Amino acid sequence: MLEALIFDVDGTLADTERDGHRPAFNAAFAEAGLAWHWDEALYGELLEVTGGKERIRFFCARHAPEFLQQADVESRIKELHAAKTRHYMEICARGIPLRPGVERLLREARADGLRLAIATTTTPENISALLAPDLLALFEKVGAGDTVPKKKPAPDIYQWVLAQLGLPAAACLAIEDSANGLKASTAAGLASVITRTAYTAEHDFSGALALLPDLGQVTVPMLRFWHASAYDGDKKS
Ligand code: XBP
Ligand code: MG
Repeated sequence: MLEALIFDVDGTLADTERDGHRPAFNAAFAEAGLAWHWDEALYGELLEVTGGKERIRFFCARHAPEFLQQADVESRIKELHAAKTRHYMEICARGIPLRPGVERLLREARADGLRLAIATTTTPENISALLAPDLLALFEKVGAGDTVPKKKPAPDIYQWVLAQLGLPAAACLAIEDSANGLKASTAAGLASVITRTAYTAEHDFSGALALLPDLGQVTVPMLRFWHASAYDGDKKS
């Protein structure tokens, strides 16, 4: 039986990468006097790596190796990322719309007795900056950021959330937007539904239960049906 839905945040609840995180990174770089600018195309490449601090390191390795030579590079990256998080929260305060169907489905799922949780790579403060308090309150457990050492595509954040819920993977369904996210949820034993974004349109989503443009037309009975189809005969097909 389906008992819980576990939602990714960036790209799933809202299209935050292009219009939220990317300008926030650029604002932090400008503030620090760094001549780095992540345009939409470059940011698409950098999304190969999850985690903001990890993404800065990945960028430097390819485009600014001298930055990594500094003795205090780890604290510089932490400072840059903290500034980025501050800018991201300011952008959220101006409003980033949730993707189609997200708010409705969250409320319908709760009303139908499903438990809700979040498994994300993003920094915890970013979640309360993005979601209105009454919407955030619908989520029973939130796994985010550095809660676990290894980020997606590692399964750790999903495993942490499953342990917090006290549920087996088979009683849950993950909703994701990216190949890294699908790898993480699948490695944690979860069946997964994908809502693509412009950045993840070409990702490999083999093994997903359903591939959707968004949650606009999705209902709780559809989620229950897809979940049941994954466990026909107690064998994950
Ligand atoms: C996607 C990520 C995050 C964000 C940036 O998270 O990879 O790192 O891009 O957020 P999700 P931080 O798992 O929700 O798709 O800078 O806070 O890491
Ligand atoms: Mg995502």
